Amino acid sequence: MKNHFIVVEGLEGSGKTTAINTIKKTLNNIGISDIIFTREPGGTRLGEKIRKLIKYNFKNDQITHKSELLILYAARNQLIEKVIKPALMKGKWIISDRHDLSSQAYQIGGRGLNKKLVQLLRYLVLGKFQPSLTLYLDIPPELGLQRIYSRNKIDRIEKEPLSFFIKTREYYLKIISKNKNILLINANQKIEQVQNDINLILNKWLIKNI
Ligand code: T5A
Repeated sequence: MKNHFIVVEGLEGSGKTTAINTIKKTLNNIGISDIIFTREPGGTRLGEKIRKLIKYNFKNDQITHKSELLILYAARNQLIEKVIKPALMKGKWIISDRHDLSSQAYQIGGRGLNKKLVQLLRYLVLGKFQPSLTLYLDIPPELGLQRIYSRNKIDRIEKEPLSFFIKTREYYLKIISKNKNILLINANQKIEQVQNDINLILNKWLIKNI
């Protein structure tokens, strides 16, 4: 049986945590239990420190968009080299909460950084390495943010205006329309329906890919 690297993507509040649990159950049901769960930014000691920096340690006027981009890729490099590639070599499955697609959507789409700059950095850090499958949970940003705002702790990026998330979502959708390894899930439905959709789509994909 072939092992894979699966990524879950989406705006804040799109339900990535719930989706990851559903993926885990679907894989467990067909006997796959050797799974590593990770997240970006994060997943290593360095990455988790960077996660805190990115989310809580700055105000928006204290970090440039380029600095944000560079530290995100530092965290990604550490995770890929120290965790993901070695685990894949050992036959383990990986499920990641966010990966490189987030940088395309948030840093190019949301922040407006130069596409060529981000793609160059991506190439330098990742080369041709990419996930086998990405599930993108699509949600109107105002609904995702509503879910998030009911929490106590709001991070620096969650404080961005709605227009930032609208641009980010548009960029996600633009990339997805051109990439057959990214599958869209409608996250604007009852949790049970989203779980059903993920289960169905994933099982269909697994038949062809393991
Ligand atoms: N970032 C990250 C970049 O800018 N560039 C990058 O390259 C990378 C890697 C990371 C931040 O960094 C940015 C993006 C992010 O802003 P994060 O915490 O990983 O931060 O990302 P968030 O999206 O903020 O994570 P959240 O935990 O906030 O969102 P989730 O995981 O999508 O949402 P979840 O599952 O916790 O659900 C939120 C709430 O909604 C409910 C859940 O019960 C929960 O209360 N919910 C639903 N309610 C109704 N109906 C449904 N269908 C529901 N599904 C979930």
